[in-house]
Amino acid sequence: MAKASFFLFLIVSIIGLQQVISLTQSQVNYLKQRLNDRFNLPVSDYSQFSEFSETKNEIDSGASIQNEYDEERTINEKSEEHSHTIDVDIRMPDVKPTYENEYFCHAIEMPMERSVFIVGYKPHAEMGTAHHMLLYGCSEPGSQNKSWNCGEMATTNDESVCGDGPRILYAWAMDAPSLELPKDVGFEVGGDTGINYLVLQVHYGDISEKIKEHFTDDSGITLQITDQPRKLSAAVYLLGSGGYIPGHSEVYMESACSYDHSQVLHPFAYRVHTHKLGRVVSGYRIRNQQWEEIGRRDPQKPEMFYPITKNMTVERGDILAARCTMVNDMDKTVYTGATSDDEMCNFYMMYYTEGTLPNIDTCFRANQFKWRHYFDNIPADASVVPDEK
Ligand SMILES: [Cu+2]
Repeated sequence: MAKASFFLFLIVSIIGLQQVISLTQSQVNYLKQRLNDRFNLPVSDYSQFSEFSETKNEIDSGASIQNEYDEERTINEKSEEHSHTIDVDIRMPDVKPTYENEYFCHAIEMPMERSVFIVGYKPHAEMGTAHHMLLYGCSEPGSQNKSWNCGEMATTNDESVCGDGPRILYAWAMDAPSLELPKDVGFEVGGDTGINYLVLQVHYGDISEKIKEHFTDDSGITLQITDQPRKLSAAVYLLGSGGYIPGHSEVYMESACSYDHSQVLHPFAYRVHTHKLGRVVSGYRIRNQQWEEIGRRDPQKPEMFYPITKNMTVERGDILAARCTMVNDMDKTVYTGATSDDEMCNFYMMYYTEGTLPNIDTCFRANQFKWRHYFDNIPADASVVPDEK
């Protein structure tokens, strides 16, 4: 372990030195290669470490780089107190979208021998192509290919995002501001977290103009990663409902679960998701039968993570609850499922806590579950579309 961190810090420092002392291109390539080895990342031109962002080295420009040993020793001695955040790109490998609403996925492997922490996300999307991007954590990717079709709203021969249940980590949507993580917050991935891969999913909008230009796309996200545990651990909790919406009806799809762990959760962002029939999705914390709104949104608007501006906590004994208000004007009944003709009802709560995360993931309820069977004081505006900010 100590050896591993020594090595990481060393390499980080060496690369950071590029501006200070001039390494030859082959030396730089060699170090990047070793960094990739260190993180078990595929070595390629589409998923690689870029320059280091926060490394502020103050090493004398006269540092010895006569040989590798001197280099390691010199740099390690001086770099320990410096920041060790590195930038890792996960970007589409120049994919060619060919129809509107096509979804592509691309995976990168996370280090297995120990976990690392994502402390920031910087989206890169060319305007007019990527409609939205989602980053998932998976134990296995949905495909071994460099990129694959992974839409839920597109064709039927798409593959899944993950080999098993995907865990959403980040979302970006065109026309929506990108989410800033609170200070000292990190998402732990790799090691024994169960997140062995990160999968980037890009939803392409109308690309008809672009096709004429023989365009390819490398939209993606720069992840700021450190191997230093953060004071606060972040994760996403998903509330969802399964069921159906009969023709010509308005249905409340509802869920609720009690929170029974000692960690105090601090929700700081939320996201909603339905398909075409969703009108409003709202999420709540219920404490002593009092309902506190976590977030409420029109799911037809960009499906980003939006900040929760008020200070609120979730503590042992609280209940988390969500409702999707669905309106079906068609003749046929619509069931929940994975395609665009099916429906979904999801409320995602992004939170942080001090120390280890509670072992919670999802609250999922079936059609028969209704709030009114269990709770009083249901907020009158739970199905009211909020004013857009
Ligand atoms: Cu969906």
